[in-house]
Formats: sequence, C-alpha cells, structure tokens
Amino acid sequence: MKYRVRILLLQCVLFLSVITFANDNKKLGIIPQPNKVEVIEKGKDFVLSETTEIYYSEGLKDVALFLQKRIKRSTGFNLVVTDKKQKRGIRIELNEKLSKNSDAYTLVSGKKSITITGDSPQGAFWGIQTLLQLLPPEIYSKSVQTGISWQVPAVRIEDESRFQRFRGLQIDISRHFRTKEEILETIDMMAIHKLNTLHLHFSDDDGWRIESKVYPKLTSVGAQGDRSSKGKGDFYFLTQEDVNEIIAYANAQFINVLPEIDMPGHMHAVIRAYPELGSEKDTRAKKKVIRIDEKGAEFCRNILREMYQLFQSDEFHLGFDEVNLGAEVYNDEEITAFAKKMSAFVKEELKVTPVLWDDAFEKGIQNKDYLIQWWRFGQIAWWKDIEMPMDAKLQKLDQPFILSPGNYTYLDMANTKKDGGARWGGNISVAEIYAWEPLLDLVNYDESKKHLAQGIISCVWSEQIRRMNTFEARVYPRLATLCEKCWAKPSSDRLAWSEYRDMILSKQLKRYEVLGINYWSIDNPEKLKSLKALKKVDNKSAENAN
Ligand code: TNX
Repeated sequence: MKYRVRILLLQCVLFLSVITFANDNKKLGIIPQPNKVEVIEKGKDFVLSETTEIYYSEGLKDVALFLQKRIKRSTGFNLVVTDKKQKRGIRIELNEKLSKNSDAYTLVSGKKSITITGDSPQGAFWGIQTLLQLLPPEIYSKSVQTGISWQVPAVRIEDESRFQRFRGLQIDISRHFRTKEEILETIDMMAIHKLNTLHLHFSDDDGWRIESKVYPKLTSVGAQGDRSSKGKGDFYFLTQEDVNEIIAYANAQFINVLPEIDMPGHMHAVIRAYPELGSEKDTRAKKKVIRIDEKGAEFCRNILREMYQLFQSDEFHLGFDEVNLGAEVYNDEEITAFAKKMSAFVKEELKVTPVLWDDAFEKGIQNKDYLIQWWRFGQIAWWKDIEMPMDAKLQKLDQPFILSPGNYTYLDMANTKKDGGARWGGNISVAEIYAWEPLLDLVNYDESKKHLAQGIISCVWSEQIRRMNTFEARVYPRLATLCEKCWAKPSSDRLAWSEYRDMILSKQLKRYEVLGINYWSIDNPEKLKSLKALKKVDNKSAENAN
C-alpha cells in the first residue's frame, strides 16, 4: 500500500512538473510567446541597479547600447557598457551555431547574471526585447520612474521565429497621413512585437506622400489634403531626409522598410500632379488609372529608380491591386502585359524582388522569383468570379507568397460589431486572430508547400483612420496576437483563449498602458472579457504545421 501511495505521489509530482513547464509563460506574459520558457522555481531574481554592467561580445556593441539607452530612459541608471568579459551583470553574446535561424536566442537569468545569446546580432536584439518584458512594465516608461524594484525572475528561455522573412506591419500613409514621429513610435512598437518589416504604402488616390526630386509636382500638387479634406488644405508628405531617418531608425531595430508604389491604378494623386499621365480612355474611372503606354511606363521606371535609390530595399512592391475594378480602362491582357514589364524592370534593372498584390497573380503574373501578397480570402462578392480561392491557387502553382488575408490581418476592420472601422472583411476581434492558424487554415493546405509562405504582413489601410488615437485602437492589442502568428511556433500546449487573455495578453496591456497606447478596450476592459473563443484548433495538426 505504502509503495502504491509513493508511486502515486511520484506520478503527481511528474504530472505537475510537466504542467508547470508547459504553462510557465503564464507567469511572465511574454509576447510573442517564446518556444520554451522555464521559470526556475528556486532561483533568485536578478536585481538591476545603477552598478549593473552590460558586457557584449564582438559585433554586439550597438545592441548593447540600445539596451543601455532603453534602461536609462525609465530607470535613470546610466549602465556601464563594456567589451571586457564579466561573470556578473547583463551579458550579451553571440553563438552562430545556436540554430539555423538567425532570429534565435537564449536567455538565462539568475541572481548574479542575465545572459542573452543570439545566433546573430538580430537574435540578440530579440533577446533584449524579451528581457525588457521580464522587467516590471514601468521599464517602458518614457520618463524616469522611482520606487520600483527592477527585478528579473530566474528563467531559462529558448526562442526563435516561425517566419523569418516577413513579420510585418503595413501602413497606408496616403488616405490619411502619419507623421515621421508617429512612424518612428510605431517602429518601436514593432520591435517590441519582434516584427521585422515595415511596409509603407505611400502612394494612393488620396495623396502622394514622399518627396520626389525628379517629379516635384508629386508633392507640390499630389500631396495636398487627404481623404477627409478631399484634396484641399495642408500638404502631407515625408521629405527624403525623413525617409532616410525612418529607414536608419528601423534598421537599428532590425526592421526593414518595404516600399510600395501602387500602380497603375490607385494613382489619382499622380494624375492630379501630372494630368498628361492620365489615360484618354479613362472616362468613367475618375482618373485613377495612369496610361500604360510608353509614356506611363517611363514615368513608372523613373520614379521606381528614384525611390529605389532612397530605400535600397531587398524587395519593391508594385501594387497592381483593383486596377480595373469598375473602371475597365484597360482589359486584363493589357494590364498583365504592363505588370510583366514593370516587374521585369524591378527584377532585372533594380535587381530586387518585385512584390505584387494577388490581383496580378490571378491575371497571370506567376513567377517563382516574385512575391505575391495574398489578401483576397475565400470568394466574397467582390471577387466571386475567381476560378478558385487564391490561397489554393498560390499553392497549386507553387507561387511564393506573403499572407495578408483581409479577414485576419486587415487592421482597418472594426474590432467588433459595435466599433467603428471597415467591415467588408468582417469584424476581426483579437479572439478571432488568436484562433487563426496561418498555414492550417489555408484552403487546400498542402504541407509539402509550406515553404511558399514567406511570412505575414498585417495591413493598416487608412480610409477610416484619421488620427493616431484611432490607429492605436485598431492596431492594438490585435497586433500582440498577430505577432504570435508571425513568431511563435504552433504548440501542442496552446492555452485556451480565456487563459491567454487573462494571463498573457493582460500583461501586454499593462505595458501598453505605460507606453501610453490607446489600445482597444482601454476604456472598458469588459469589452475584451466578453470576446468569445471562436474555433478549436486541432493540436496534433498544429504541430504538423510547425
Ligand atoms: C482593399 S487590399 C484595398 C485597399 C483598401 C482596403 C480597405 C488591397 C490590395 N486593396 O486599397 O484600402 O481594401 O480595407
């Protein structure tokens, strides 16, 4: 009998230790949730003080200085940063053999030290973001906070990204503008969420938003007003100097900037500035589509060249969405020929990867060297005539793509039925996003094709987003859960929605509060509480999708 009790006890202990391990992030609330988190129960907390030093190994000086600056802002401690190896304090190191994934890092903390080991400087940087989340939320304050014990629990974390190439946020600064300062703030927020791509949609019907030296009227005429002021009033645009500053600021946080010039549709601002670029055939389309003859092509090549010089990005986005929606200025063949010409120019002359919305793919741009951004989920009324759902077709034709399905990643959609925002993709609540499995939910998901999925970009279209306050209410906390989809690997011990909301997301909301973010439900936390879990994801297959 005694023996059986002992066995039972042992079984209980084993069971409990598994449970503790599996749910350790519940105590920490790190977002995106790391792959492996272990809180060392008997370990002692590390206490950050003004005498803590930051040691960095070769190649990591910049990330060490980044951490020093962040710590100084809220604690007032001016920590010594040194390349002399230390046993104590914060140690940031490199180990290129950690993983095949350059986003990988480990973080081990205890009473005497915190060691972050990155597979690359980028991995170390994501480790630093995790360290900031291990500290009290006041670490995110933009002014010095007193009376706080800056403790880091004893933990062991192993982490790396699920999608390495694109974990992005797209911002439409044409319909309603976002200032340089607002963009810089958003870059900080992206880094907190371990995102790596800022997709700038800077030209559309309502305004051209980046200074051009080759075509100065693009801003002296085309940047006037916005969707609310209907082209009247102030001019809104970024100077080239602003763009350089934005790129440098983003790159310092391991974020790339992906520029988009949406062509040949969505170009009303261009035609306002240079009426000769309008198409003679364009009688019904309110001058939104530019001419696609040699004159139009020449403009596109010149502006692409100039903008590429500025961005020097690895990809250039050419748009090609909704080009003959209701306009019918050109037929499919003509548009496809133009898309082919422009993509070839980007690929062969600029020598970077062209990115196009799935409209171009559907009309015949299928090329393994290009990237298609998938937004048209399912077969809703607007595009009910497509021969098969776009996600099924992308896989069928082996086309590399970026996931931006409108029903999960479009942050201009209303949070719930009762909120403002766009609606055509449905209301997208944070609970719905939590239930989304980016690969398993693809129509006709074929595991052997999962390499085609190059990552996820969430889009903040701004027809209905005028002010930064609204921008924040649409973006957060949905971005917290979207970044899980970008970063965290699907796991078999996935928390139920309510647990995730109460133990994980709630901690992120505290960080948002300190950051001064007007996240959705800040005025009424009951709204978040009332969101229902939606779909049950089959855990076994979630593991397979990994
Ligand atoms: C569709 S997504 C668009 C945008 C709009 C958005 C509004 C895409 C490629 N085109 O032009 O801003 O819907 O939700």
